[in-house]
Amino acid sequence: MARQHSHPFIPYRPDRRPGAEMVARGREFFEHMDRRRSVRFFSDEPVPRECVELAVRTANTAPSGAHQQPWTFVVIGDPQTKRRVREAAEVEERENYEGGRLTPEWREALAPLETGSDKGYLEVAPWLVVCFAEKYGVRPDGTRVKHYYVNESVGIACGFFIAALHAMGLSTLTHTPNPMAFLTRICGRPANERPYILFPVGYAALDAEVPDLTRKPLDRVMVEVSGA
Ligand code: IYR
Repeated sequence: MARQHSHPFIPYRPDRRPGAEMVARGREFFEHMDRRRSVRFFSDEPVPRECVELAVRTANTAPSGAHQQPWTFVVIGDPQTKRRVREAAEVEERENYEGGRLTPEWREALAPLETGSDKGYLEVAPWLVVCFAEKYGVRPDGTRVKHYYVNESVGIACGFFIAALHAMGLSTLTHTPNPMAFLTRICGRPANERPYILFPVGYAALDAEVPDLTRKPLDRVMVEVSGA
C-alpha cells in the first residue's frame, strides 16, 4: 500500500552495479581523490567561468539540515576586488604570524606547511570563491528562520565544491584568514551570513610544490564496533 505523504514524494532508484564494478569504481574514485592536494602556488592562466559555476552547482547538491541549503558562494574574478581581498587578508595574517596572534602551539603545528603572511595567491589565482554560511534565514517580512546544522551542512557543501574542482583538474585551498569579517564587507553580504572559507581557484602553477605529507592509514581512521 502506498504511504500517505503530507508533501510530494517521488521514486528514487540509484544505479545498482555488480559487486566487482562497485569496488572498481570506488577504488578509482578513492585514487582520484587521493591525488588531490591543497595548493598555494597558482598559475594566472584563465579558467572558464563555467567551471566555477559547475563546482558551485555541485556544492549546491550537498545534503543540508532540513534542506535549508544555508550557503552562498560569492565569486570574484575582477583584479581590483581580488587585490582588496589580498590586502585585507594580509593585514590579518601579519597580525597572526608577525603580531603573535598565533599561539606557539599553533605555529608549531603549521611549521611543516611553511605558510606565512604573504598571500600572493589571492591575486594570482583567476578566481576567488568565498563561501558564506547563513546562520539564520530571513523572511520577506524581516523575521528570522532558524537554520539547523549550519556548520555540518556548509562543510559538506564545501567538500563537494573541492571535489568538483579536482574532477575538472583545478586546484584550490581552504583558506581561512581569521578573522574574516572583511570578506562580509568586501562581498557586501548581509548580517545573517558569516564568511566560512575563502577558496582561491585555478590551475596549479607548473612549478607548484606541496609539502610531502602522508595520510593516516585506514586502521587509524576506521574502527569497527560489533556487539557480537
Ligand atoms: N590562516 C593562516 C594560518 C593557517 C592555519 C591553518 I589551521 C592552516 O592549516 C594553514 C594556515 C594562513 O592561511 O596562513
